[in-house]
Amino acid sequence: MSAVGILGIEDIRRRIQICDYLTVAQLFLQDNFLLERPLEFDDIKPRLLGHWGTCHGINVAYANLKARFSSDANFTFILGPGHGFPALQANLFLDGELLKVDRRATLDKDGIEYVCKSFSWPDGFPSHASPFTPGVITEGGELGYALANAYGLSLGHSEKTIAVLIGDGELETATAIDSLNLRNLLSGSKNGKVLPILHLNGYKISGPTIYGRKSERELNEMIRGFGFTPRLIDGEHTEDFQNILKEEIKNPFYVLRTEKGYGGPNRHHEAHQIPLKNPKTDKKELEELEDWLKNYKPENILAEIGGTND
Ligand SMILES: Cc1ncc(C[n+]2csc(CCOP(=O)(O)OP(=O)(O)O)c2C)c(N)n1
Ligand SMILES: [Mg+2]
Repeated sequence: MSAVGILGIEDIRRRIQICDYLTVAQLFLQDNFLLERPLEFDDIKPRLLGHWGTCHGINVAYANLKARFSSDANFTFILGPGHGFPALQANLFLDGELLKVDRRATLDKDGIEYVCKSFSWPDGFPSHASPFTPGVITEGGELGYALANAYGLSLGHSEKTIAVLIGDGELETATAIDSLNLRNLLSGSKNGKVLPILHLNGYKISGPTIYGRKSERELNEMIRGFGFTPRLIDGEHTEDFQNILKEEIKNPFYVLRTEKGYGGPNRHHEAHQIPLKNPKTDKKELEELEDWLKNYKPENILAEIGGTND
């Protein structure tokens, strides 16, 4: 299987795992990036700075959208929550997009080492999406503009399809919620198609979101009130996700439900930034991190991405 040229359901699931692995490796590791030996304190970065909680959902959205739309040259993905940058970076690395602008990001062991070590590192990559990130038109460090940017990009480009992932906390910003009204103004035939996806993980940082606490009926009624057709997606049901993306729906508004921090040792309100506080000094936390990373089967990743180096 090539993790890059994906199509089937199992390939999508595996791609999500690989991206989750690369996300966690960026957040925590300064060495031993593919766990080729037991994890040690020295392998852990001295300063852990980044966001895990939203990342699995981003990887789920990215892989599913890629499988559905990768043959469409006029497809664009806009990510609202730019604090989920390690997930975006994992996907850009895996697809060779990062390599196009940075020749150190090779699809092999050296490239994995470079990308993981340089995340949130002096003179390396920042912790959030930034102008250095290939293809970025929304940084996401200041939340709220993703949907407006998507509608802006759609102007006069009827050939474009633009999917935009909006955090449920982000949708509480005045800019984001009012941008839902843009559909009324800009859904004419001269403009491209915007596909909003609400990332409903129930939390903004560690607090509950308004939309996460609404009943499904209330949420659907709100979405219909803005003139969209709501479609709820369970992030862990890849087959359903693919089927729903294939449906011909007028003005779809997807609600992607995921568990914040899914796959990690702490979930929900404890998962926002770094879900293990002291893996560099606490043996139990180091073991938890090692177990977490091993779940993604790192021993297969090099072969799956087609790289070597030894
Ligand atoms: C305009 C703005 N206000 C506040 C913040 C601080 N902030 C960073 S992440 C975050 C939570 C956003 O919630 P959500 O979109 O649900 O992302 P998640 O917590 O699920 O990662 C907030 C409030 C910000 N980045 N931008
Ligand atoms: Mg959220």
